Amino acid sequence: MPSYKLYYFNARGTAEPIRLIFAQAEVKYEDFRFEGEDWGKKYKAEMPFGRAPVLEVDGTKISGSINILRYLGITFGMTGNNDLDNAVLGGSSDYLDDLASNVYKAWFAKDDEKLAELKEKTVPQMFGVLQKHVKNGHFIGSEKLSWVDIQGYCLLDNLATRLGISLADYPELQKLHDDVAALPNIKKWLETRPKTEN
Ligand SMILES: N[C@@H](CCC(=O)N[C@@H](CS)C(=O)NCC(=O)O)C(=O)O
Repeated sequence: MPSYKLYYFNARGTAEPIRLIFAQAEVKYEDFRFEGEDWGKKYKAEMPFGRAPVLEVDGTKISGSINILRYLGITFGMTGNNDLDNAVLGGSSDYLDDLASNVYKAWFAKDDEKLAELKEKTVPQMFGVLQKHVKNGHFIGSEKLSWVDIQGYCLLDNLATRLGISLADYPELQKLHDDVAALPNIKKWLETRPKTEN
């Protein structure tokens, strides 16, 4: 088994789906969190693109949260059955990432007007589209848990906690969310993970 070290801030942020996939796979890794000013003073310069999260695998640093998640999904067998299924799954991942970027931008800019618009217009519209790509609690492309289900769970959960968005009108999304949260390894991580603001 390779040695894994995940570099990120002391936050859930875009690293959290990576932590969940490690929890689900029961694979050990170092959950390294920058403290105080260490990021700007030391670690930023050591990261391949000056950004985090970064996953170090046996000394090689990999960038990009979705890239890392997909890599681990392949490594831990949480994918579709073939390249075409994986490409279908990738479409949902891309859509989730677009939605997440919109929300994070407005959230960190404390742009209340934009956040209200997201909540009232963008999210319902995008959820309507998104739920057509979920079947029996999984993103289409895999009939079992995939890395995109984990990405989706983290975003849906964030939207519920950050924007107070209910999934009640989106039964497929609700099932995906609840099924992932109920997986024993994930449940344990959710109950024991460090408590952080974001
Ligand atoms: N698309 C990249 C975005 C990486 C990114 O912008 N990371 C932010 C934190 S979420 C960061 O490193 N910010 C600090 C900086 O740029 O100095 C990913 O998903 O990993």
